[in-house]
Amino acid sequence: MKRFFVTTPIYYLNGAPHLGHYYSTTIADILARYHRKNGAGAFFLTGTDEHGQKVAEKASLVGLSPQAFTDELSTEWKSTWQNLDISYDHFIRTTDDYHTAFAQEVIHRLRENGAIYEKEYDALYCVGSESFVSKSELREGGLCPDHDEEPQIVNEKNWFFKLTDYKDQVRRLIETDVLEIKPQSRKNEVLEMLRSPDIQDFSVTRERVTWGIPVPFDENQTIYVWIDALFNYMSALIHSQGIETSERDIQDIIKDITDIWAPDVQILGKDIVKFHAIYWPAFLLALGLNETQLPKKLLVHGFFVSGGRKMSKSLGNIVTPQSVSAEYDQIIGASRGNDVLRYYVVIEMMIGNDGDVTPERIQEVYQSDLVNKIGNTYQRVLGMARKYDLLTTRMAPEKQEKLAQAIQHKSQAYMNQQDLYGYVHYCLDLTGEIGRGIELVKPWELAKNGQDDELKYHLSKWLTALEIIADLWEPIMPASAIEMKSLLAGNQGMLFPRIS
Ligand code: ME8
Repeated sequence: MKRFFVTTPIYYLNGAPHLGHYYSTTIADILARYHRKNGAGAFFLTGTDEHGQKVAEKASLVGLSPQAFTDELSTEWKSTWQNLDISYDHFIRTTDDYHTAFAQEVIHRLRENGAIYEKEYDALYCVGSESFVSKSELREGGLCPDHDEEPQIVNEKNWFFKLTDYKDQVRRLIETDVLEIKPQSRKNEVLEMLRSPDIQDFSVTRERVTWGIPVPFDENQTIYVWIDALFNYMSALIHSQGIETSERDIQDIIKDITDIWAPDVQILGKDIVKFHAIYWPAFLLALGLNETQLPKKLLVHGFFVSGGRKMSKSLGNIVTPQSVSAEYDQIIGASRGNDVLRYYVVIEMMIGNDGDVTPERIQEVYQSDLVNKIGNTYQRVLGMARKYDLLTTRMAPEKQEKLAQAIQHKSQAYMNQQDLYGYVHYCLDLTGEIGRGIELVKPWELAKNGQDDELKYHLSKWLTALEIIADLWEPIMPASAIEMKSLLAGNQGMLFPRIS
């Protein structure tokens, strides 16, 4: 059985992780945890994108060599994810030797296959997004659309990728959902791009960028950071599985990783759709992969904005996940503060939309959902179960099984669509039903009237349901799901304390 292969973008090392990176990484983490628990296992890949002009410029600003700078920052990123309990299976650095060798093999193969050629040209280049931009894409004042930067004019002799040879095939793959792009608005945007005259052959090497992977057959050039970066998804998997690569071509190597390759879902923000939806499949086709060996789905999310502008390292308007998580650790204790943030990023915006983040908004969501809806229901049912000495009672095993299956069937439908927002709402609805049931049944009256069998029947049903719901929460709020189960097992504790 194939493992579920999920990836995040690999992030540029020009600052510490912020809530935007946390969002992509947490979506991937939730999907990986879900598939590990409910499917044939998962392979979750993340890492850091370390080459290119942007990183080199940032390193020189702080007076470090690019290597020293990236060594330091990648350690920080890795430990941030570890502290936030991100369950990646492999963390790639594009400066890792295996990756460098693989990227060189890729460009060598592209040349062998006649997919690249030499050309001299003039173009506008935005260092902030490490990409060429056309005049029509610029904001007023001639600035790059996502950054407050004026693009540079580049005049170089480079190797060009024949994108025009592949763009019709890529368009057909997207139209027919062989390569699915979600949400639909992003798919439409990509199809629009593929019809635009801006989609032309483009340079995949750079002459003046020295902080990059050398082109093996042209000593004046380094590999364009985006070709280097996109192939992390393949090099990391091959390396992590200990596959022998020497003297083998890529199509042959792929055969050894079919239990994981190809990516099932690639998470990315809307800023990098063109690279993933157009360049990436085109490169893979140019290497000789067939259509069944391409990534299956791109899940494109919106931006967290702060003060109306995209949160970004370059703009400096960032909220860090560590600070929010630490703040809620203080309130909840037992290192569960991160669960609040995990919950928040899922519920705050449907994947694809943008969301404005403020500490007040996080607190509002905490109080209204985690404290009032979820915590309160667990606490009420457990309180009554304790009071009436029914804490260990549950539905009969076959009834439990039936209920669990019905719930899992529905929740799975959301997860198979990566609809985390729908999934969380479904969990909330189930919890809400228990709350409404309590109001309707009035267990305290049953107790007062001595209707013991009926009381036991209802409490066993609610306790069983809360146990099943705790399982559903596991991918979203792993530490709190453990706490829920611990409370149901009779231990004392408080799920989500109210903020005074
Ligand atoms: O683009 N809101 O790296 P990057 C939501 N190295 N998500 C955000 C965000 C925000 N405000 N800011 C960043 C690169 N992201 C390349 C990727 S992949 C082969 C190479 C997330 O550090 C979002 O996923 O600029 C976005 O696409 C990604 O970080 C860009 O990270």
